[in-house]
Amino acid sequence: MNIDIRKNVINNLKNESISSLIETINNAVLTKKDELVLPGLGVVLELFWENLIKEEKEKLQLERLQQTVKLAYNNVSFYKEKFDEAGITPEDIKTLKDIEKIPFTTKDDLRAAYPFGLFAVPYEEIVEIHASSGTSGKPTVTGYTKEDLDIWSECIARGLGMVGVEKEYILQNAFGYGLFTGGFGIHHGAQKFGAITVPISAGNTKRQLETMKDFQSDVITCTPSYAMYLGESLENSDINLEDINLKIGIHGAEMWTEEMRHKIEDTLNIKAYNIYGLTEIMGPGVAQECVEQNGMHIQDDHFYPEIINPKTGETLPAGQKGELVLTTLTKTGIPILRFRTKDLTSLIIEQCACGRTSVRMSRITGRSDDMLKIRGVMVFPSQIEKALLKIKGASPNYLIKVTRPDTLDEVEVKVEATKELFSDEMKEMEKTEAMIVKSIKSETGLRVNVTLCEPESLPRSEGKSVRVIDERNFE
Ligand code: DLL
Repeated sequence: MNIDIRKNVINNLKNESISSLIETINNAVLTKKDELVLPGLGVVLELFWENLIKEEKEKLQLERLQQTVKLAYNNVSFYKEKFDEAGITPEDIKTLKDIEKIPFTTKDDLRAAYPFGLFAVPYEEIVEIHASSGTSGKPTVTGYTKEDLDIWSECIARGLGMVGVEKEYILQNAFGYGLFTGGFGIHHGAQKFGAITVPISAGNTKRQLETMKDFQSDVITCTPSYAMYLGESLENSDINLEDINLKIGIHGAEMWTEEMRHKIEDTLNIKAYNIYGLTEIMGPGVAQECVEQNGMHIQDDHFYPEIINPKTGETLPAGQKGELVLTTLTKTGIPILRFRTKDLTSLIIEQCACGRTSVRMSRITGRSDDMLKIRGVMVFPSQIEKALLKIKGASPNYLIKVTRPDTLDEVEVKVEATKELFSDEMKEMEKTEAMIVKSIKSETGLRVNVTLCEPESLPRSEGKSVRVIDERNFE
């Protein structure tokens, strides 16, 4: 960033609080893609927020953290009770390190508050609602104010800028539209950025390929496994790689590997970038890779990251691998303090070669719980168990095997039949298998293959039972 502009801003900052500067920025007029005109401050690159130096960033984070903590404590009874139990008040948060005094928030806390128990603003201020994937059980619900949507869009728009998207680019958004945050999140951001958004949503591969060719789409956004499938389907179609014009892919919502990246880049002739996010915190865009493809830039003026030891809850120093914990710094619809994401990663604090100063997170390599993401859908083994319990003849002894034979996830559930069913006719067994398939589908939204097997034939373990064999390798 132009050093004179920075000096100008910093000088103006000295006597002002960050919030009044932000107010000025919010009132500023967006001129070109990456320029802001600030009344009295001249032109400032929008990149300002992505290039704050350590002291500026920490000042901003602390001010925003204190505001968020106050909002949560004063307006959400769940947080008031948590603070009271821990014997702290918002005034105890004097430094960023003090965040460690705040108790964690978990997915179960969010489920217990289902649907709207954590809203911190009156209903009339909420303008959009999303929820986590999975069709039953209690999903986690998140609500956005108009300002929250603006921040979400801004985060996504920054990500698009980071990887060289241009305003005249056609962005084919193949993330699912609906309660899932993927489709609408990218959509809002692409609109804010000014790209030409094609809201094709997920699925209908033939149409995806035709659209890529006919519209000459420049960008594809979808899950990495769907990107692989698109690449494979293109190879098997009568459309040639030369007929399409894709340049950039932005992929996330599930774990993927460098090998998958290379495959996607080769088959679609693009550069493929990793995007991370979660419903509870906002949706996609919490972090995203830049052109360096070397860790995802966390939008850390909006989300404060920590890494903890998942067993002890103790905070780990930068660079060590552990569970990511996130605190929202600007969201007002549902402020979230110290959310345990259960995602395993590490933080990179050194400045990126692209020049951005934000903290980066490395690729997610696992979870500290047993949640699986299968074809983009969240599944807990307990949901499968619940589905089995509803079917007469199925025992709760089961084994879930997840594989990725080509590009799409396959799930096989082996279930021990009860003795009574097993001694019955083959026809009865087949009927029961079909009923289990249906029950799992209605519980999780997923179609899986089910095999009933002999009673007591599945391996027993002495400790925690092994319910899942995940043969997809994300390390
Ligand atoms: O998956 C939001 C999203 C949409 C992210 C589109 C990126 C692109 P949920 O359905 O709530 O939200 O799932 C969140 O998905 O805790 C991770 O376990 C996993 N996840 C998301 N992005 C990545 C990624 C969306 N890039 C959960 N790599 C998270 C690995 C990811 N895992």
